Amino acid sequence: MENILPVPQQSSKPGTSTGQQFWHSSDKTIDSYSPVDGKFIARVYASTRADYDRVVETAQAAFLQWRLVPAPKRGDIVRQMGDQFRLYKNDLGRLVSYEMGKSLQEGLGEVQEIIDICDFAVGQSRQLYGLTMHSERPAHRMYEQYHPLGVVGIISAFNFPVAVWSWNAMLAFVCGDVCIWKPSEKTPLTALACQQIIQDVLRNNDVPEGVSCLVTGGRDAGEWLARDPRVALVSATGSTRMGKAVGVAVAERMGRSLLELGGNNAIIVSPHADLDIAIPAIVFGAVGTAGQRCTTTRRLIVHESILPELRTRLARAYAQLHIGDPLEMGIHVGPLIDKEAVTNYQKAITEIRAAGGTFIVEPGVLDGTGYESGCYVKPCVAEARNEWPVVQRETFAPILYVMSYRTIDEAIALQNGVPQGLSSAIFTLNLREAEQFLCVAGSDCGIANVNIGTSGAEIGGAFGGEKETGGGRESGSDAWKAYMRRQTNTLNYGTTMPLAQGITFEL
Ligand code: UN1
Repeated sequence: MENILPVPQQSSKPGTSTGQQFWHSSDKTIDSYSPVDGKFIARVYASTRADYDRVVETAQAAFLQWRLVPAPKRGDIVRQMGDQFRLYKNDLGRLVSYEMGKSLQEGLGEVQEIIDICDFAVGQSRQLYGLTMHSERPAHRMYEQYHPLGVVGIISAFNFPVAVWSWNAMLAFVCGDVCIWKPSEKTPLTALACQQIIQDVLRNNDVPEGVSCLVTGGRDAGEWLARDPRVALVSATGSTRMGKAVGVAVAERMGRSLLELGGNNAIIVSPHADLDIAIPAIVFGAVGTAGQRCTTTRRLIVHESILPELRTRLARAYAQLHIGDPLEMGIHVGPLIDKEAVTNYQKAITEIRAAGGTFIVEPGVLDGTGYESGCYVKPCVAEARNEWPVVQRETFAPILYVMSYRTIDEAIALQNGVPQGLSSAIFTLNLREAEQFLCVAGSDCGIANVNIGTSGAEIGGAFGGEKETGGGRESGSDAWKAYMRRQTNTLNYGTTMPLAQGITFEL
């Protein structure tokens, strides 16, 4: 395949990239530090507006070719990408853990999500189905087809630095779209690694450069994507504040956006719960990824009759947590992403105390040997009230708020009584309660689980939520439709021109 771009400047600090080439046009850089030990890992170039424009042009040119590749063939290329990720699972998982700070198990789990979505997308590539309808007119055929959209912008967050990109990109690729990825400026290296990993596949298959592109940078780069009419769809994962800005900018130019934003996820623990399965789900949901998942369990709504027992069992479970270097085996909780996140944790703690909250498990910032980066905090559990502003907002830290309820209606009202609507769960063995939680008057979230926690969703389901979570759906089920444009076709194979709705139009 002929190169679409002129010869790039080779750089030891890669930044902007279209498929097979990395280059930069200024010396502005982004430094990546590990929250694990506070050490500087590497420096990458930040994309300039000129770099960005070159990327978009390359992506547009690639789209003209890529859309003509039959979808199952595009699926085969994604299959090969999945094979590459299998090969690099260990290395990439370690890098994710080191750059982002999640446990090695979770770093590897994230790469597993990439592999799984590749498999899913391969199957999907043969199932981009439209419906056929019966026309009301004789000798007419009516059907719909799905066509690729064009350039898809992907803005991803630090907490799932690679998996969320893959949910979007792999589906977009089989749908015939090309992608421009703007990873979090807190985790640029994992993104560059992914781009490198799929390079050989692109090259070996003579896939036009520009099918997979990367721009590095902060808010500016996200704004370029959001405001650019050449970008058909912007898929953004991150805070509600960021999502609102992106959503408004994209809507202003009548583009499409797919938003997956903050959560304020609750678990209802009924008196009919099996606490032996509830406790591990609650603790993993609240402290996994140091409370930095959008699906993290932030609120626990407990029936008043079992509150004393739950307090004791939670305190016992939290006492067993190992906090430390996430790359070591047996560690449950790694660091927060950076010191700013620690400050936000501290602010929330101050607010809880000021509001009159008490702690079942005490908070604190850790220091001393092993905690030199200053990013390690103690997961804590506070008794709080749902209406407190601190409880109403998402603090990306391992803080669990406990509140009690008397009736199931009250529990569901508390669960729904926040601006966000991502994930929710109930622990109960009572069929009526479970069904009430799932029914039309039940949970208002995009994800509602029974006897499973709020985090750890599988890629096979559509992932996303309602209200301030943004309404978008990524990953499984029919989420692929967001990456295509739908066209309704009516075809007349008769010799007359009947009009719809029985209208006659005599000439
Ligand atoms: C996110 O936190 O942005 O359900 C995504 C989970 C993961 C995905 C979380 N599979 O926790």
